[in-house]
Amino acid sequence: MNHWDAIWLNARLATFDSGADAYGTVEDGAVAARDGRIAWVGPRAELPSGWRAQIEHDCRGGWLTPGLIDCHTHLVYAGNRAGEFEQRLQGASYEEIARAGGGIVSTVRATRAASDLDLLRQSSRRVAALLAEGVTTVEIKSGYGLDTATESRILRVARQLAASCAIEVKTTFLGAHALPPEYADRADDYIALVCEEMLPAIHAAGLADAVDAFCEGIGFSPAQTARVFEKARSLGLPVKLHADQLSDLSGAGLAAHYAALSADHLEYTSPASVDAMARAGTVAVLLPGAYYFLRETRLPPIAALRERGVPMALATDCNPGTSPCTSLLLMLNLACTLFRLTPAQALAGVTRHAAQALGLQGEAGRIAVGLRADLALWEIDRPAELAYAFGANPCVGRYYAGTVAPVSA
Ligand code: DI6
Ligand code: FE
Repeated sequence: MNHWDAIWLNARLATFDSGADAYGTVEDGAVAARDGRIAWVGPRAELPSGWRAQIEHDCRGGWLTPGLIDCHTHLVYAGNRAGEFEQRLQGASYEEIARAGGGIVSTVRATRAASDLDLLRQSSRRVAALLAEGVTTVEIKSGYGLDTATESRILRVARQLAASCAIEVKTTFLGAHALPPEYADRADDYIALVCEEMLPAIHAAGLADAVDAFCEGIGFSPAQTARVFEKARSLGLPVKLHADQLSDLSGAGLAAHYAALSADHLEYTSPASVDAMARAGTVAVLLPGAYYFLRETRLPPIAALRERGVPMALATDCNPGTSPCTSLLLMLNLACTLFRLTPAQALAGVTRHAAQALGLQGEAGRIAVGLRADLALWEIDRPAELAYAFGANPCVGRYYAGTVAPVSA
């Protein structure tokens, strides 16, 4: 029964499953797909005799990796914040701008004012940039609406992007991102709105796969975050958290307490919180784009994360305020240069561990039998090149669920 829909031959594989090294390398490998899933993977010499495939892809000696996964983005929004970038270059800090009514809230104004079509158009350009780099799964958060109607609209646009782009989209409700102007000085009332109105409505409409919050001095307190997480738990939704980005509020520990899929940012995370993450199986999502763009100097606790065996994922954090970036490949380079990850760790961070950060470890992120046949083909001599070069894009093929997928939206 080795009749397949497609086979990839003449490829070197970085499976991130098992294999000779940290990349899960298989030299002169073959991958076969049936019904959108990986049906066979291994050295070409071990292919079962009598195999047949409707389509043969000749990879010309290039490298196949799992399709890349960007597990933390805010890419559905309107407008941009280049003006604030200029202010920051004049000496204003991100927090000062936020406290003066700019920052997240200025993107909220632009997003509320945008039509659905405009939102879709502006966002699909950003998705297109990801597709061109071999991305086959993306997480998209709401958080620039901060009212039920606009938060729902953002998540609907995110779902529409999935339908039009041959990519899996995981949506995350981030109503607790910032305080909308109409709730100034009434953060607890806003959290009540998030818990009692927004989240139930969005859940009932099937628009959220997970729930996130911004636990920070300029965001929401641990107690407010816990209220959101309790509500998410009562609805059966998994949680994730923007934790310890600008200060240590023990956010990562709180996330672990709620068995979060991931805790993200983590620059100020304490050793005790790292321990809690290890025990809970919470993935660390590192966001070197935001670290770079804010000129942060405090490094996430990489050594402790490694030592405790906490899986580290990497993502763009694509957003207009702290990481206006749509290149996941650039994040590989930044993670190695700034955080001293190895190229193999960085690549695991946008494949295997990124899948885990989305609860998709049985579905994507490795080249292994049974997983969805999401692949990226690269014209490179060794996988470390993907982290080594920056501003380059050697992606020459993208395959989603076993079929050739467009590399533009
Ligand atoms: N942390 C971030 O880095 C982004 N959101 C968050 O909670 C920033 C969002 C923005 O400035 O627009
Ligand atoms: Fe973020």
